[in-house]
Amino acid sequence: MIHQKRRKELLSRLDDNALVIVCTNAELQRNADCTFPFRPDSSFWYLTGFTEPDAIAVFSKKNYSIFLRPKDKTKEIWNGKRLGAEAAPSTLLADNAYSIELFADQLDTLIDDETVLYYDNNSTNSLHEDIASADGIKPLLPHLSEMRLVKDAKEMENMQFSADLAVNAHVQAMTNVKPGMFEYEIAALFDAEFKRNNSTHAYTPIVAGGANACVLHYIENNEVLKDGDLLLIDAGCETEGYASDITRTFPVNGRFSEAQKQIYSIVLDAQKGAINCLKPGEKVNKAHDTACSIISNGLIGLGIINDDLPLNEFYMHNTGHWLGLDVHDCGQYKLNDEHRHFEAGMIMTVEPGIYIRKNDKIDPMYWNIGIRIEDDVLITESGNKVLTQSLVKEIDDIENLMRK
Ligand SMILES: [Mn+2]
Repeated sequence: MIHQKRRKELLSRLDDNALVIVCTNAELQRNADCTFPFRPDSSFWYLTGFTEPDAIAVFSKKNYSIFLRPKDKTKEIWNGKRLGAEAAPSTLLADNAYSIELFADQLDTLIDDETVLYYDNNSTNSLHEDIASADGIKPLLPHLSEMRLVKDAKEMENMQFSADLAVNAHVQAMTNVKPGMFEYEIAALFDAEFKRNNSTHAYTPIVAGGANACVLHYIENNEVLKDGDLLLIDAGCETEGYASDITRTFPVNGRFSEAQKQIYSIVLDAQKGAINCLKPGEKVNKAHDTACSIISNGLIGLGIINDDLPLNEFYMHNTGHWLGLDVHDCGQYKLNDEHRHFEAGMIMTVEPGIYIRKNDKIDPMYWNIGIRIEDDVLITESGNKVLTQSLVKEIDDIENLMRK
């Protein structure tokens, strides 16, 4: 029902004679005859609830047709059940269902002179050529992303569950890590916690000890964790399609050094300052500006930032992004070239960091410190709610948890 409601809502935002075409993905080959685990296209999933590969939804105010893989006795014995065209209308609340092989033929019957076609050519589905040859196509995503940006009650529930699972896994990492362990042993705690709850990773996790934390997208996760180093973990879960995205940084041996404390405190102050900017009516770029200013002042105070070494030497990424079905979720950050304002129901991450690589101009006690702290924040009517609030981030709280 929720998907029917969403299709109706989307159509109400489009031209009267709109015809929407949304494709999901094809399966992706991993090697030889093995495929990657299938994950549906987010927009298709959002509008249909259908999770098989190779399907296309076509809907207007008058009709909802779904094209999907045909029933196939042999393929179903080997690879699993298919819904098929006969059962699809009642299961998916569609008016018609056809085998996907009939898509090109049927498309002509669904389009007339009055039709305004909305379609995004962003799928791995090879059938998009048939659609892309139609005239006068309008992009769908600007309209759909406005809907996906503001979460409904069921979505918020999924997002909270996804956040809770990731919090549990991060707690296990903090309480189990010891010098001499390998990064992949910690990554395995996340694999297990997510799988045990019928969920998966929302993205490839970053489990980065010591200098590896200064590589922003380090995903090898195969080095030994050393006494005295920090461990940065950026790992989030996907459950029912919805992502969480959490980063914590903590000492491998359970105790922060003085230099680590100094840098950590600056990142934590920046993160709290930025979170305070997430409220209805505030501009979405305020959080980043606030984080930059706190980090800049903090590093100037420690003599790390100077005329030769500007802020972007140590903080080179943005402070947050939309979060939802995609970890970097759809949604504009600007409207008509102006930064937009937060509204209740939007969810954004807040993730400032400081990364200090080896540099002869900087005191060696700061070398190879890479710290990021990331939480997931829901904008509410009165301000915000941090979905990942229950995961410790104060220095004392982390050390106390790790001592247990
Ligand atoms: Mn993130």
